[in-house]
Amino acid sequence: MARALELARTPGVPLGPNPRVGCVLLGPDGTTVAEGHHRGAGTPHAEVDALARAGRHARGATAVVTLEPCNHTGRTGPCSRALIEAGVARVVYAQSDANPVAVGGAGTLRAAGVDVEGGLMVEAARAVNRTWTFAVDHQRPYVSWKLATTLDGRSAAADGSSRWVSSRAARLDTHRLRGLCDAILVGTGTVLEDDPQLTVRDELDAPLPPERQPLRVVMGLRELPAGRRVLDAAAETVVLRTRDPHEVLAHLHRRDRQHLFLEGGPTVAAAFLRAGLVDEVVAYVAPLLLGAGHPAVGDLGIGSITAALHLEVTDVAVLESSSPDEDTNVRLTMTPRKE
Ligand code: AOF
Ligand code: ZN
Repeated sequence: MARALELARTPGVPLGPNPRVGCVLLGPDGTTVAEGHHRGAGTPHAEVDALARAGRHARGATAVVTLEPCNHTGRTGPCSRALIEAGVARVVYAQSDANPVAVGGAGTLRAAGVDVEGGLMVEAARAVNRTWTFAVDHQRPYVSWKLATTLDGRSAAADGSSRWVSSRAARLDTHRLRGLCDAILVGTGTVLEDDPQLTVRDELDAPLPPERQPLRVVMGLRELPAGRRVLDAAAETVVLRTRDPHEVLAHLHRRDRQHLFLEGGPTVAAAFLRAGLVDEVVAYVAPLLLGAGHPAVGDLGIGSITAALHLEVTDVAVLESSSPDEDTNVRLTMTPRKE
């Protein structure tokens, strides 16, 4: 299973709506007959990839796979049938597949007389597909809220100017995190005030091609004038005329988006926090003081310290500046504390 997990993590698999899955076929004497892994939506599943390489040697073999074999015909499929038809005698898997469209593979295999065991190294397997697993379990995307502030929690000065609160190192780090998500969200207010482009760009300012960019999402009721950068051709954009975070997440879930990067501003951040729909907080803190200015988050309806929202710090990173005229920034990664 450790080898199957390694195969699941094969670098270069495009981030997409499908989980990363690995499979090893073992012969009756315990030696490896074939290995396989999944290479992204629309390509063969890990089991089918391994079966194709094994050919007739799959007969009587044990399939060790990181995810319960699927039971459905989707873009490909069903792996349960493919394993039965190839004559596989035993299936050992790590994570159960609760995906409503794919569920039921273990049952189908057992009914056909295959020996099935699940749950081996399940935590490691869930970690490989952290946000996919979250989306299947919760039927909505995982939400990371990113904020970039001064030491006194301001995201912009009183006149609205916010360039540059964060250092270059912090901005590059933000682009790296954006690139790991499949949707980026702001409110109409941020589009009107800051006119962000919301694309993933690397060190040389070269953007990813439009089809590999996260989906840009704008929520809110304010009208957007033409010519805003978020509406350009650099990436796909959807404008959702709602203030309801639940509605936004339901829309993104229908579009197979599993990891939302929430980039504010204060109204949107407060709406998600109030609804309990922030799963992770990534805060970039710059050693600056403004004393006045725009807050990173709006009213949370908290009137007393006893009602404060508590966060658990999971990581602290010091982002050293590369030039003397740049500040060192700190990145705090946190999860809201569950009651
Ligand atoms: C994968 N790769 O190796 C396995 C998967 O749309 P489809 O037909 O590709 O089906 C996707 C679902 O199939 C996926 O969400 C998961 O529930 C199941 N198993 N998927 O992409 C694989 N074994
Ligand atoms: Zn499958």
